[in-house]
Order: sequence, then C-alpha cells, then structure tokens
Amino acid sequence: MNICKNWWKEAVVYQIYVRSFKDSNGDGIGDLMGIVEKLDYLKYLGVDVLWLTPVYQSPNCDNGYDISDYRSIMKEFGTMEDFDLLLEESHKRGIKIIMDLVVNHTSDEHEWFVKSRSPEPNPYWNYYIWRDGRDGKAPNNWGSWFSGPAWTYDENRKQYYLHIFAPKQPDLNWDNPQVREEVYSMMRWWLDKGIDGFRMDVIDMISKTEAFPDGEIHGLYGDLAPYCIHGPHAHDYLREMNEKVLSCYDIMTVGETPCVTLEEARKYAGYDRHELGMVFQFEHVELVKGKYGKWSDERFDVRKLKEVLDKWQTGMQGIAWNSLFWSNHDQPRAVSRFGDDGTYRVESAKMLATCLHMLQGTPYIYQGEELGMTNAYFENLSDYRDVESLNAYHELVEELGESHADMMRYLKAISRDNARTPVQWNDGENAGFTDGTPWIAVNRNYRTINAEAQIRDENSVLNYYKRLIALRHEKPVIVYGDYHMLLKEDPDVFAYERTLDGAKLTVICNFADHEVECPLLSNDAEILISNYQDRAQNVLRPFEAVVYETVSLSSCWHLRAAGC
Ligand code: TEU
Ligand code: CA
Repeated sequence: MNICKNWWKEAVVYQIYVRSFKDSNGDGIGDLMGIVEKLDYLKYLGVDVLWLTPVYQSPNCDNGYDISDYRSIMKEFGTMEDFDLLLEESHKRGIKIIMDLVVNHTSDEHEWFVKSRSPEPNPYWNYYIWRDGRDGKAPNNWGSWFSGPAWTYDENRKQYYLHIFAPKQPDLNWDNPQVREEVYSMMRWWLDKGIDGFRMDVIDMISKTEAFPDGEIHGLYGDLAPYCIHGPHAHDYLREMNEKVLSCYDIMTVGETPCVTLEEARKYAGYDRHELGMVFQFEHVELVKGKYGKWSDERFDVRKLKEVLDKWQTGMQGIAWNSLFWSNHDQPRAVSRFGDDGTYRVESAKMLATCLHMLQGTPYIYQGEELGMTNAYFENLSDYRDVESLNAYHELVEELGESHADMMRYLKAISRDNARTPVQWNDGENAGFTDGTPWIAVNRNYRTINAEAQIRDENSVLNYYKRLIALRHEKPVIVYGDYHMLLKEDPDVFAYERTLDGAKLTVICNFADHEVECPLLSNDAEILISNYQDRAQNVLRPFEAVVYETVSLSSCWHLRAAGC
C-alpha cells in the first residue's frame, strides 16, 4: 500500500477539555496555566499533539462551542499571553497544539450576529441564515440537535434564524463569500501565531440545501440531517479553504463529521482530494439507537462493533487516513461504555487501549482515559451542567412522557457530562483539580483512580498507555502497516493483523468479561505487549489483550513513498 509519510500520521493526540483539565487559580474552572503546569505530565505520557477544545471568548452556553470573539481568549481560561506561553512551552517539549475551529456557527453575542440581527440592512445582513416565517410559524419543521425547534424568531429583524444547536449558536451562512473570507483570515491569524492545526467542529454541516424543505418527523420535530450534512457545497468550501489556507502550512487537520458515511469520508480525507487530513466518524460510538436516538442505556453489541471498526479500517485503506478514538467530550467514558468499570476496570481499559492504538490511523486519547477514568454516574439532575443533557431531560420527561427514573438511567449511560468531570490528579481534596469549588462535581472514585498513584504503579493504566505510545513511535508497522481482520465470526474477540514488509503484528482483544477460547494463541510467539502479567495459556482471560510480533530477518522496511 502506498501511503505518504506525514508527521500527523505518526502522532498520538491528547484531547484537553480545558474547563475540566486543571485549575491554576482556584476559581473552580480549568485554565491555560493549568495546562502549562501539567505539560511535564503530558511529556511523560509521550503524546505528540494536544487538541484544545475551544478557548476563545464565549458566553459558555455550550462550554465554548459558542464563540463571541475568535481572536481573544475566554476570560475564565486566562489571557492571550497565557496562550502564547502555553504554545511556547509545549513546543519546547516537542509537543504540538491544534485548536478547535468552530465555524459552522458563532455565539449570538458575536459582533457579526449582533449586527446581522439589526433591522437595518448592513454588511453583516447575510452573515447568518435568515428566513421569513411560514403562516406565522417557523420556516420549516426542523428540530435543533439540542432539543426544541431549529429556528428562532428575532423581533428586530422580524425573521427567523437557523441554529442546528442551541438558540445561542446561530449558523453562519457559508454561501456568503465574505463569511468564508472572514473565517480564512481568522485561521491564518492563528496559524501565523504558530499553532499546528485544527480540529474542525461539525465541518460537514457548513453547507445547507437551499430549499429548506420540511424533514421527516422524529419525535417532535423534522430531521434536518439530510439537508444540512454534506450539503451541496461542503466539499467545494473545504477545497477552497485548503487552497487558500491549509495548503500554505505544514499542519494537521481533522474534521468532526457527524453522520459521515465511508463514501463521504473518503472525499473529505482522501489522499488525492486536497480537503482535510482526516475526519472523525461516529459509527462505532452510535451502535445503540433507542426510541429517542442516543438516549438509551442499552449495552453495545460486540459483533456490531467489530463490523464497524473493520468496515472503516478496510474501507479507508489506501484511500484516506483514519482517526481513532473511543471517547471525547461528547461521549461517555470509554471504560464504562465498552469495557467494565467495576471488577475489570484496569484490564478492560488496557484492552481497549491496545485494540485502538494498534489500528491504522491517528489515535486520540481523551483526558483521563489514560487513567481509566469512569462515568460520573450523577444521582441528581442538579449535578448535570450540559445544555444537551438538560434540554433532552426536559423534552423527554416533560413533553414526551418518559419517566424521571428512566431518563436518569439514560443520562448515567450517555450524558456528555460523564466525561466532563475534572481530571483526577491525586487523592487530595477535589482530586487536586482545584483549590476552590469545581464547576462540575469530581467523580467520587478519585481516591483510587488518580494520576499520582498511577505514575508510581508500573502496572497502571497510565503506564500502559505510555508503553503503547512509545511502541507507535518505534514501530512503523503500527503506523503504516496494512490491516487485515482475523476471526471475523467470533462473538467476543476482535483480532487483526498488521503487516509492513517483513514485520507482522497479531492483535487479539477479548471484549468479554469471561474466559474465551482463541485459536490464535501461541506459546512461542514473541509478545510485544499484553495487559496481563503472565502469558495466556489456552484461553483468553476476561478482557485480555495480547499483541504478537513476528519479524522476518531479511526484511528491510522502507516507505514506498514515490510521488508523495
Ligand atoms: O459536536 C457535534 C455533535 O455532533 C454533537 O452535538 C453530538 O451530536 C452530540 O454531542 C452527541 O451527543 C460538536 C462539539 O463536539 C460539541 O461539543 C458541540 O456541542 C457541538 O459541536 C456544537 O458546537
Ligand atoms: Ca481557573
């Protein structure tokens, strides 16, 4: 397989949800100086890139995904000087930084929107998506992804504006070339500061179908997805962005692309397409869909998971680069969802890490995942902070008649706040996250699960991640090797091979909480890494993961990178 070498294909990315990472000044909110304090920890772990969730000025209706000024830092997070210091200190340690680029929408407090909603025509008049009402009601039946209608009436303009997310997150009008130029110039401004790339929020939603037809009713509203995802100009705008901005820098880009299909992903991230470096697809974290979409506490099916992972590995091979993740700030904790956060927490966290880090693509570690942090499992609605969770609670319980008890179970399983509790640094008060009162409660298990204890323990989840990252840096087969699935029909074991010239890895992961037989086990194969201390005998133990390495002596690895 011919794959061009790029630094971002060889990198491991660590996602920082800044608000919950580390508070440096006791106000209970994580901040930029908190990250600076922990750079040596990140260096110890060995990650190459930090993805910072939005740090820009924002009224925080959606924790920074509602930006009111793209060129200044959110007050709670610090100052531009703090940002410059963070960038400099990271670069000194060989760690790169990518920023979240949230340009499908802004905050309603952004100057552009404030001007756009004025009753008098002005240069910002067409910066957002405004439509007249229909018979005194919204222009169509679309529902927002954060509950309620996707249109809000504006008294000043006497028109409705579109917001796929909260009413405080109006969608920008990308069909207006001025909007695109504004975005590009803002991107250059950050890139010229020296940042190393962007994670692009819902970038597959920037182009909307012009007709704005009603959508198929799901629950209370019509589904906007078919008209707002991969809209008519999505690829044109990304190519333009690539030509005018991205291609001028040696950076990494990852598009967040909800609902992306394999076919579309090959376009967004295709090696020959000049759009993005890679995209996040969500099929493996959307295996469970209940009556109310994601609001369900059903457990995933291992066979389906295998099918989806295999589909993306095989389907992208040779065509486009994958991104690999179990979790992020929008998903529950990986070990709670895909592993076992009780008896086998350590084993299953390591198994999941092995499974993901040996695949082809760029791995993303979400803060705390390297500690095997678990879901928050909040007991009370008042513990929740997330706009999506709170709105969904009200819609399901108050309008759709779901019971309080059921909805609380769904929130415990799937709410975004599960992954937003503060990082557990030590066993001191507030897990060492803050000297003040944390903005969201600390998980009660911080006395047993915390970074300080795990640094000391050579068998900790943390030190296992450290080894996996180091292996990726040492072995080209982990980065560039071909992928091939094994044991396709096995209901519990996900196994695959990676091969590059003479090097071969056999990766075997048991997703079951019990012993299972496995024909791939060998007594004499060389073990590269495994999550149990002693060697597997004739069965795989609960959540056991083992990677065998075979290297033929005659092999001489080189990249057949002609034309790259
Ligand atoms: O997420 C987009 C997105 O698809 C989510 O709204 C997703 O549907 C939901 O979180 C899954 O439960 C991005 C950001 O990652 C998210 O944090 C923001 O809230 C959202 O965009 C709006 O900017
Ligand atoms: Ca703070």
